[in-house]
Amino acid sequence: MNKDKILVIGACGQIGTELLVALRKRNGQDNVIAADIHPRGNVSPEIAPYFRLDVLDAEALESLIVDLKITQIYHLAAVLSAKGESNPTLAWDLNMNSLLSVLNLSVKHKVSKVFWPSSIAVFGPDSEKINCPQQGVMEPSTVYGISKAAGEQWCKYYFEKYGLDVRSLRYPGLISYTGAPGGGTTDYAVDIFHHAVKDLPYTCFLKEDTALPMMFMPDAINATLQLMDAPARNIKVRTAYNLGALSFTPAELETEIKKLIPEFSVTYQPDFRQAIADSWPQSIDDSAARKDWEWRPVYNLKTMVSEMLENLSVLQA
Ligand code: AKB
Repeated sequence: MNKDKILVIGACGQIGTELLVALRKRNGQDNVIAADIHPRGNVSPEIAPYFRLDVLDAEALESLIVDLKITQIYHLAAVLSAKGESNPTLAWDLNMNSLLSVLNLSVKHKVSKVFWPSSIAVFGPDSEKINCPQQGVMEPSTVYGISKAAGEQWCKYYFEKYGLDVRSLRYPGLISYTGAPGGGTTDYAVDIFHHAVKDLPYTCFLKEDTALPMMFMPDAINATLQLMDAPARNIKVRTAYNLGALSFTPAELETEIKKLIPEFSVTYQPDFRQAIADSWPQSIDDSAARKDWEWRPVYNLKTMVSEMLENLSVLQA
């Protein structure tokens, strides 16, 4: 019998919302503990077992790990790229110190596996734009990217120095219909759907020809579970794996949505997020993930768009 007790930090966020459901399906509701900053009264009772946690409160985190006998941690709480630029100190503090605290406490209390998300934001203006390689120029231009690049090195350090089995993925922009994204540069690719199903016009904050790497959430959840299930000997990358699926521009997404909602209209008014998007690759070479743990995405642009519209329409009704 699987005796793992899993703690998901940032359980109410975009990834956490869906990862929690997937983990609970496999491990049982009570074996997957949700934690987030929101007061208990502000979250759905269905999310229980739920604990309010400020991840920067190391003492509170340690109590949870010890009291609940946690054996695995998924640490998803982070300030994303666009929000990070408006408060760099907060982004650095939250992204870095929470990771260090999770790593330290995991070593101290012999947590057997840790997952921490990295991002395509580790790449910068001098990285390769097309099929950006696993290892290459990594000089990020956002504080979020700097925190992810440094965090990857900390993960590798804890693996090499303490044998902590910490694993990570460089997520592209994630598209989902359940949890809302917050403060990212790729958020347009979620917001656009919410406008389309409500018959509202959409003003996009990126230029129409800005190609970025993207992924539908079910693929991201599968990748995460696949990575965490893989035998440790297969995990050859101890920083974070490149992960690819889709690459499209806002104009291509608009065209695909219009095939199903012809009256939908989009205008383009780029803001400060354009510079962030321009600094990132357009597509990702994920051959290491494909080779080491057999990663394969399922969704293409067409299937992702039709599932997004279908599910959001149902949720709206
Ligand atoms: C963001 O846009 O900041 C995130 C990311 C690519 O990590 N979605």
